[in-house]
Amino acid sequence: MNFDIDVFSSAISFSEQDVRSKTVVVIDVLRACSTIQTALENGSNGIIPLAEKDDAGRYTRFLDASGVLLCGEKKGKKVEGYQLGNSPLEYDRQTIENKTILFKTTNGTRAITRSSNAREILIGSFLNLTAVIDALKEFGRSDVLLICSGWNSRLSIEDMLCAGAIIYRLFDAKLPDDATDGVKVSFGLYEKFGNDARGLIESSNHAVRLREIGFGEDVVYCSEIDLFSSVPRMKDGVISIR
Ligand code: 3SL
Repeated sequence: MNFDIDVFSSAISFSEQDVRSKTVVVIDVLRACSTIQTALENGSNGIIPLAEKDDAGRYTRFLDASGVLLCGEKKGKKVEGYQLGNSPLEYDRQTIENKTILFKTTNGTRAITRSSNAREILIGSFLNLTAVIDALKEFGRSDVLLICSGWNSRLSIEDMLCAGAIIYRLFDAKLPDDATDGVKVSFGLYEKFGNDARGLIESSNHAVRLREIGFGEDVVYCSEIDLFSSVPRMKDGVISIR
């Protein structure tokens, strides 16, 4: 199967037109996509990503309040009044089983909601790396965009590394002839650092920021490769693995 693939490096680096009719994988290793994956694996009914904090009201009116959790971060920390922040380690089964999560983060949910014109939206991280690659192969669809959420409009090296890992394995370790700049950069990054992914993630700017505010354990957890074998998908505004 020949994939026509490209990589975007931040949540605002693409337009609605860029994603139209494409298969999109949104990547946010630290931490939104790793948190979404964990919440769904631990029994959440579904996750509704919010573009803006104020969007929560649109949903709470129609949902049974006892089954809904409002979750997310600002500057990495739980937003005041929210039930959970954006640490995947908070999303244990006891806390989130059978709950619908309204989720707002700075970059990850922004990238997801900005992708809503895509034909398929998959959620990717190192936690489900092989599952994402297998899903793309199964779809057999040629137009794939890997959207790295980044951080505050900037590139995040851990997201680019994850994109590189996907491309490297989809193309059997051979850079495609028609590779775009984004594909070349992420592929090259993985080629050079792929055998020490954890080391690169640990030394990333965002890992440093997270450790400074007490989330070092999250960085270790989010660097795990293939902890899970499902691929969260967004349909009608809700992300689930069912
Ligand atoms: O911006 C985001 O989506 C977050 O994942 C960032 S943080 O890890 O919560 O700081």
